[in-house]
Amino acid sequence: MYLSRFLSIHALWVTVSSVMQHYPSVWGHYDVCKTQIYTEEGKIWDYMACQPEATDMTKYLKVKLDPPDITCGDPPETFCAMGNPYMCNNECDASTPELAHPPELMFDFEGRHPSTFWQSATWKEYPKPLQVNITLSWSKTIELTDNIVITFESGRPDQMILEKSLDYGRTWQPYQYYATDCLDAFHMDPKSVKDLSQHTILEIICTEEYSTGYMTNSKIIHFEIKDRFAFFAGPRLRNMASLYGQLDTTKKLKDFFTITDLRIRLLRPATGEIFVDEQHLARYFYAISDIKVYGRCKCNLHATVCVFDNNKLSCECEHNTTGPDCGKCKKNYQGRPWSPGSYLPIPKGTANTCIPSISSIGNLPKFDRIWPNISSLEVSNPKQECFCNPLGSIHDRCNGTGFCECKTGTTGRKCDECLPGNSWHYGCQPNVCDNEFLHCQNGGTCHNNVKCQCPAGYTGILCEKLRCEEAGSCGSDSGHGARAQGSLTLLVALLGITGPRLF
Ligand SMILES: [Ca+2]
Repeated sequence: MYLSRFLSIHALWVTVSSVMQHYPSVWGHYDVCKTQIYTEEGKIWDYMACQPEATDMTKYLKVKLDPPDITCGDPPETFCAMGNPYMCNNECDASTPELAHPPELMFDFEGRHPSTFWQSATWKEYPKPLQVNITLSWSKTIELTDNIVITFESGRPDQMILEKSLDYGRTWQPYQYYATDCLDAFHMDPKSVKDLSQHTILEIICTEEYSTGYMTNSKIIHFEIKDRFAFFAGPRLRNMASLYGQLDTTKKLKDFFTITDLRIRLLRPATGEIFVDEQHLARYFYAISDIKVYGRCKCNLHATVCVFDNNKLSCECEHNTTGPDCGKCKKNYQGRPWSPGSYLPIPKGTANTCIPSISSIGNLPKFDRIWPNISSLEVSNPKQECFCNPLGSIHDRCNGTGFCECKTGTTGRKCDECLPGNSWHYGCQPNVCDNEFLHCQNGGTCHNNVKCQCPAGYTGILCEKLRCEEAGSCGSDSGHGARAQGSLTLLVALLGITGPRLF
C-alpha cells in the first residue's frame, strides 16, 4: 500500500515533467534531464540521468608540494640535460620568469613549444632519497571520467605511487604503483591493467609499463580509467549502458573512480642505470610539464550543473536535495530516506526525488495542488517499533520520518549493512585492510578485514615497516631511514592525525 502510493505519486511527477519538457528553462527542477544534440536526423532531445558534464578538472584544483621548498631555483642552480651528464649549462632561477619552473606550469595551456614545466631541485643530497609529494585538492568529491595523464619533461621516475583520498586528504589509498622494478621497489609482481578482469578491476597494481627506458621518447604516465571502464562498456566504450548499470548497482566500483584529492608521490627520480653517478648529481631531478585530470562533480545524479564560486565547486542540487554533493534531502523533504539518483533505466534514469516530510505537508498547500491525494498517504508512526539493528543504529526506534538512523559506516533500512570500507564486527567497523583500497604491503595478507598478516621481516598496520626499524637495528643505510619516515607518514594518515607534515 505504502509503496504503491509512492509509485503513483512518482508517476504523477513524470506526467508533470513531461508537460514541463516544453519549457526548457524550468525542466531542471523536474526529474528528467535532457540536452539538445545534433544527429543525422537533425536536432533532437537526448535524455539521461541528471549529472554535470565531464570537464578538465585541473582548472579547479589547489596544488601543494611537500617539501614546500622543493621547486628548483631558490637559490639558482644548474642542472644537466637528462641524457648527457656533460651538458650541465641549464639553469633554474626562481627569480627570473624565463628560468623559473613553478608548480602552476603543470596545469597551464600545453601545446606550445618548448613546453612549460615544474621542476624540482636536483638530487644533490644523494644518498638521502629525493622524494616529493604533489597533492592536488578539489575540496569536492569528483568522479573521474578519463585517464589521469602525467607528462614528464625529463625521464619518468624510477619509483612513484599515485594515491587518492576520498575524505579531503585525511586518509589516502594507493591507486597505482609505478616502478622500473616492481618487485624490488614495492615487493609487488608487475602487472598491467590488461591483466585485470571485471572481477579484479578494483585491484591495486604495480606497473612497469611507464617507468622503463628513460632514454626513450615516451614521457607519459597513465592511470587507466578508460581501460577499466572497457571491462564493462566494451572496446571503444560503445556499451556505456552496461557500465552505468554496473556503476549504479556496485557502490564499490563507483567509489573506485571517485576522489576528493590525488597525491603523486615521487619516490626516486629517473636514473637510467642501476648506479647513480655521484659525480653528476645535477642529472637527477623531477620535471613535469602537464597533468590531465578529467571528471565531473559528484552530485549523486541530483544535479546537472556544478558551479565554481569563491574558489569552490558545488552542485546546484535538484530533486529537493541539498549539500555539496546533493547528499541529503532538504529540510521538510524527508518523507523518505535520501537516495542517489539512478542511471537505470537507460537512458532517462530515475531521479529518486526527495518528497515532503509528512509533518510539513500541511504547511505546503502548493503540494495539495500538485498531489491531490497526498493527504490520504499512510503516515508511519515515528514512535512505532522499526526493528532497527541495535548495533548498527543510533536509537532502537524510528526517527521522526519513520526510519532507522544509522551509525557511521552503516546503512540499510534496518541499519544492518556496512558501507564500503567497513565490515561487520558487532556493528560496522572501518576496515583495517581489504583487497580494494587498504592493501597489505610487502606481501602481507589481509585477514577478515581486521589484520594484515605480515611476512617475516615486516611489521606495521599494513606491513609497511621493516621490523628492524622498530628495533632500531637497520644500520646506517639512509634508504631505510627514509622508508621509516614514509611509514610514519602512512601511519599518521591512517590514524587521521593532523599536525605538522613530515615531508
Ligand atoms: Ca605546462
